[in-house]
Amino acid sequence: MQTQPQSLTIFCKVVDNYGDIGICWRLARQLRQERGLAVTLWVDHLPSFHRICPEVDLAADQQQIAGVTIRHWRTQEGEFSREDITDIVIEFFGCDIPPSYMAAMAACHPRPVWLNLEGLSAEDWVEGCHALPSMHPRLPLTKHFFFPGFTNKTGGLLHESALEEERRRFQSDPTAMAAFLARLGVTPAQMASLKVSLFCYPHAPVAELFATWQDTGDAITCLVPEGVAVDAVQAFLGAAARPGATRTHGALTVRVLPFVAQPDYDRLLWACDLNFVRGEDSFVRAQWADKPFIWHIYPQDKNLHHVKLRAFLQRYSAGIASLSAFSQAWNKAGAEDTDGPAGWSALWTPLHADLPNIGHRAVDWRRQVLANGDLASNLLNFAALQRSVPAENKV
Ligand code: TRH
Repeated sequence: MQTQPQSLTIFCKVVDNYGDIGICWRLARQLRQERGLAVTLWVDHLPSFHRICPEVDLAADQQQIAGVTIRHWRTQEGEFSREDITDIVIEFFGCDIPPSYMAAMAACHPRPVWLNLEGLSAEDWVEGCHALPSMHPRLPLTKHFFFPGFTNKTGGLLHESALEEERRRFQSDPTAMAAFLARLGVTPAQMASLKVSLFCYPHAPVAELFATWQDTGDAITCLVPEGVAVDAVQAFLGAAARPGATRTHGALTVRVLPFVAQPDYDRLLWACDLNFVRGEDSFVRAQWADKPFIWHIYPQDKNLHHVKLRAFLQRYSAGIASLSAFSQAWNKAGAEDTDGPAGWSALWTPLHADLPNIGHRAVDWRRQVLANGDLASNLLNFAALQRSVPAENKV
């Protein structure tokens, strides 16, 4: 029996922002390009997709990009048959697959491997829930929960096989790095300063941090993609936060960048000395940059995200107190008084001094996490295993 999956479908509902489609698009591309699978990606919101992948045609019901078939998921009412069903079907984050598609899945022999690709968390319970089965209440179908994660009892993290080599080549070529930054409008003087990329949610205490950076001794250039921290950036600039806008006050220069396509966002992370990232996908990409980063976690009710943040810091911060303290304060999860610039200065000064240490930790962490294998490979191995189990033995 053929167990290696040849085809895969991902259903992605864009809840908010770009992370959901960012993750699904990355996975789709990797499985197509590295593993040769026939991949179909259903996505309900093309404008979000367009933001991270400018090739997306907003008017097309179906289009082909990088070898992946993209379908605009407009409704739950579509009609599907067995021919539409692929070897693996992924619902991202528990989104509801159209009923007719589910019925066609149930009519297939063998049935597809059906996975719910979950959100990322460093909490311990993830290991116990990864790969758990769940039977459909009516149809003869079983889905498995597939959790990304940081340990070998989880699905791992998305990481393309050529990424290390690309990053290494880029970071060891100052001319390439300078040309990249120049293309984004960064001047030679700004390149020589401490370069910080800033991607966060609107409630981050950006104005307070800017006030602190302005008064530090060392020159800092903060590169902010368009649409991020708009209020604080506009207040600093005294003008609209359009790409290209830049202004210096004291030691701090803020420059607004265009929102770039995903591969260029990686290069931005590789080129900066410190990265502020958010959500899930940019958070993971920062972990492949070998650079210090600060995570702004997506907020949840009852401050559940604080628990997630601490679970990550416990694994990651390796006793570097400044990293833990700053990260918690950035997410309003800390005990420190960060109401004014004095509080931020007390957090920034030790963090700044520890940046070389944190950079070394970043390298160790990357190696440690990648030893668990990458998410796309782990997912295919899991699917192949499921396909090799005779139907009568399946849960
Ligand atoms: O957009 P996000 O806030 O996404 C979040 C998370 O996925 C979170 O888990 C989810 O629950 C929430 O949305 C609703 O942040 P994230 O995950 O970092 O995704 C941003 C994407 O945008 C990522 O793929 C990187 C990409 N990006 C670019 O391509 N170019 C850019 O210039 C920037 C700043 C980001």
